[in-house]
Amino acid sequence: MNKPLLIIGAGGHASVLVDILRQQKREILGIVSPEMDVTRKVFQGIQHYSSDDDILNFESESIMLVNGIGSLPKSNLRSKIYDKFVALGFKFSQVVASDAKISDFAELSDGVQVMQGVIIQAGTIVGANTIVNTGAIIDHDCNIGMFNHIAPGVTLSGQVQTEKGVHIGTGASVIQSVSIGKNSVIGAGSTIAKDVAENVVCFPALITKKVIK
Ligand code: JB2
Repeated sequence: MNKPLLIIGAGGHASVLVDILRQQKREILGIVSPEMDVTRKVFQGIQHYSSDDDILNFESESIMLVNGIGSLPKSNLRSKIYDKFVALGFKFSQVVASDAKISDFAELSDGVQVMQGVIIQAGTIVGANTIVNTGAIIDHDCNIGMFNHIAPGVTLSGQVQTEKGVHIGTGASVIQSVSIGKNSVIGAGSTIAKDVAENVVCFPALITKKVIK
């Protein structure tokens, strides 16, 4: 049964999630955020709660939460919110856009968010609270860790593995069978062709201009 939802956060990431959920006719009880920009049309008509403590007025078995806090490198607010409310007995709903193509043989964990245009192939596992953002492609047999952000337009070839807290920036490509260590950041547009250790930031290769005389 689809339980009614409370959305945490009211920024750009939350707006995309709410858009998907409205299209799917899911019941949204409210948006919980210190402030809410009511000029964002997608939020109009939805109840606003301004404190995270307001969530505690709902029974944890009767609702599900949606983590609308996005994810940027060096910010751990999204994972803090997730851990706090899981410890209080709440569950986070998956959000999966209706046009995402997800293999019947892929596995998505609690709270995974899959945006429009994503493809996830057979044998892939996606860890809890991970975002697979707009138009990303995750090919077969990948193992994506918890609390990852696979940003828009990323391509992961088969059998890529990522540990907890990895951020793969917009448009990056990772070849097959590469492993990426905990909390590492792959810069937007990078091409990764070998394993990446923990806590590393990878920038795209710079193409230097050479004037031919
Ligand atoms: O403690 C909090 C809290 N702190 C900030 N509790 C709750 N319930 N909400 C909190 N917020 C709210 O999170 C802010 O008031 C704001 O509404 C929201 C953060 O929105 P922002 O637009 O700053 O970022 P975002 O998290 O929606 O999006 C980031 O991540 C996405 C994946 C952006 O960088 C996007 O570009 C990116 N696509």
